[in-house]
Amino acid sequence: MDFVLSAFEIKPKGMSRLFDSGVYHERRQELMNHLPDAFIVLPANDFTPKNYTDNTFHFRQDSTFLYYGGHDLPGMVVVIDSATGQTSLYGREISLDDVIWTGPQPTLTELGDVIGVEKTHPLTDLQQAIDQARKEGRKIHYLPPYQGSTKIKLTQWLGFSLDEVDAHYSRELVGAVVKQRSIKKDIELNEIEEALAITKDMHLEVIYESRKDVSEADLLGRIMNIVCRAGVDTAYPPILTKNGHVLHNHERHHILPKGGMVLGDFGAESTKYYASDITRTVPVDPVFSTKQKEVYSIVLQALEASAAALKPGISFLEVHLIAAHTMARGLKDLGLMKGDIEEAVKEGAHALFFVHGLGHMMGLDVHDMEGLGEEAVGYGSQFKRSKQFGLKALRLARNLEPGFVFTIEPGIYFIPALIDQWEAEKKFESFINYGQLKAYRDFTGVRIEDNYVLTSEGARLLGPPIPKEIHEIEFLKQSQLDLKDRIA
Ligand SMILES: [Mn+2]
Repeated sequence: MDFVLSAFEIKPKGMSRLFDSGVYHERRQELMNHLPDAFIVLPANDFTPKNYTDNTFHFRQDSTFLYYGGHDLPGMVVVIDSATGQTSLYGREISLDDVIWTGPQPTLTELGDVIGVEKTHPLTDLQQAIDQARKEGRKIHYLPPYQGSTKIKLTQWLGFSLDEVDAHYSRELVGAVVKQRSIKKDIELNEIEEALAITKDMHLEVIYESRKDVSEADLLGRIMNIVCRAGVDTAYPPILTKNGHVLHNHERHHILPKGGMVLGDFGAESTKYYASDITRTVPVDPVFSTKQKEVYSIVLQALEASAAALKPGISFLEVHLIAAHTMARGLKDLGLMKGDIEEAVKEGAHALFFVHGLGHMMGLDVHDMEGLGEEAVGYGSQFKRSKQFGLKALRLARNLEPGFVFTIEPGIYFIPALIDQWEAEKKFESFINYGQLKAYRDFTGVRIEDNYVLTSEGARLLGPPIPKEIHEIEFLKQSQLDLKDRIA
């Protein structure tokens, strides 16, 4: 039957943001192959009240639920039983009240059909199914919960205390999910690239619109305008600041100063909730100052050297150290570091400037699967996290495999509090020229971040190229100024 959408027809949004049902079916099949005879419970996230029950924080579905169950609706549960090979979707039937307040919604059966599940059940039947499985001596596999309401539900379903819920999550399930979600298929890469196309426009906006006396809030409004108009959301709270050396800076009350820089670390989500994560640092003035150019070039070199080293089997720890060496050598050329650079990096002296890790996995989460445990995702059994300052913040260390998607994000920061402390302690005096650093106290910081997928030959930059060369950024800023002059 031909279907004509009337202007007054209401189309529930959830159904339009799914892959074909076969995608979810195949993903669950693969999980069942990894974990035979497992009773797997995957709860959706819930609405979280902000200041009272009906006024909630922005709802974001759990990413593992999205991966195997697709729907971005709260409160549902997917149960995958690899003993029977069947998946059940548990949920609530829509009442007339729901329709009155939230518009027409698909039935539970319709929701089940579009993700290819065999059976749907009312949520009230879930307890009985779990009890039955436990009576048969079967283990209930669930992932480490991070939302309070999910933890509470698990205490009820399993009769556990909150501590027991945290302790008894399934390590086997974590391992199987990490293995599967780590390798991105083409349809997932397309999503990430869709998100990156939006993110490119957001970063261009900051390049064009950052100049003295513009506020951080104004820039934020401009990038959020682009995200909202694309009908999506950001993948994480944007960092958009004149103080790039404050790493997770979510304050936006400053005015951009002449001679300063703006660091923007933000990315859109695709329509199917895949993340993008790009950082650019641009001058407030139409051109970089000489000092800014010098530091920026070192960070850019580190990004390029890291990206060039990417190949199957190389560990991300090794790539991180390539970036660290590149930056330490550059800082030595600038006169800020000294001595044997190999030794300096080994000892961790460069971490005065490069305080964080080179990157992280990216997918349905911006720090992909971190809810399942940073070690499980980024380290596995072959690598052990270092305790050294700087290196301990590395989220990804393991050997890279084709299909991994990750960020590369070197940075150089001048953090006065850290510099003062190290200098007072006379820390790494043989590697750091504290005297020269006095002139950099107001420099802030530079970070440049791109997203890559590992291929069988090396790696591919994901998304459209987003300007990062000094001459490109200066050209774009200048052309915008010329345009404004011509109009004026
Ligand atoms: Mn990142």
